[in-house]
Amino acid sequence: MKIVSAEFIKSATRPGNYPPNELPEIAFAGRSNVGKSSLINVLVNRKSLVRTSSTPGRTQLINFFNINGEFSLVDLPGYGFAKVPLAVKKSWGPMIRNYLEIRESLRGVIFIFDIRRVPREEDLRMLDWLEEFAVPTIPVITKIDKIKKSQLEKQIKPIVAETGLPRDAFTLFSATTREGKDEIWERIEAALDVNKPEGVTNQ
Ligand SMILES: Nc1nc2c(ncn2[C@@H]2O[C@H](COP(=O)(O)OP(=O)(O)O)[C@@H](O)[C@H]2O)c(=O)[nH]1
Ligand SMILES: [Mg+2]
Repeated sequence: MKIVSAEFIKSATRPGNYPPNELPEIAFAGRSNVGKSSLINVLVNRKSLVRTSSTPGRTQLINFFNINGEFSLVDLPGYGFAKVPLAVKKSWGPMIRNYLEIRESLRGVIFIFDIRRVPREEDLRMLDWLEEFAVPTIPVITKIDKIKKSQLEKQIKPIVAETGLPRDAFTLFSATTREGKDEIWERIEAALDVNKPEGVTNQ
């Protein structure tokens, strides 16, 4: 994917504030600090289009970005960080569920797991919603640079077991080495393409 432009559109919490449903959209989901923002920045070759943080739980908004004037990438709020206020924790579920349910332009979700962590309740709830609303899901395991190559498959096993997704469904990624970037773009392009409205071609 050649990135000509990558621009922040806006932040929103409720549907009334989403940007119009004009462009096909791919969203990024996962727990706080999993590396969502870093992954988006690597994909679009920008150091800090999306703010990354070593203080997790800060971004509790849905952030929309316009890429090449052709499609949108959406950074969803992370979940599972213990130190956010209870009110914020409670608003996370409905905010994301609503988005997945009503966003007509949504073509797929990149669902991100940390190679060092076993998926937890919130991850599985997220998976249930993706299934419930039939959102095409692209599972990615990130931070693979943190693990020795010889230990990778051993670390992947519990993620496969807990999610019930096949091993082959996962793309491995590192924001540090950029490994996996091309494969993720291929999968995004396929998701944007396959779900194109009838009559629209690439010409
Ligand atoms: N080593 C390593 N660190 C990463 C990777 N991806 C993200 N990080 C670090 O993990 C922390 C959280 O990343 P961020 O992208 O802000 O996570 P988010 O909360 O999911 O958006 C930051 O300190 C990043 O530098 C990766 O692939 N490898
Ligand atoms: Mg983030």
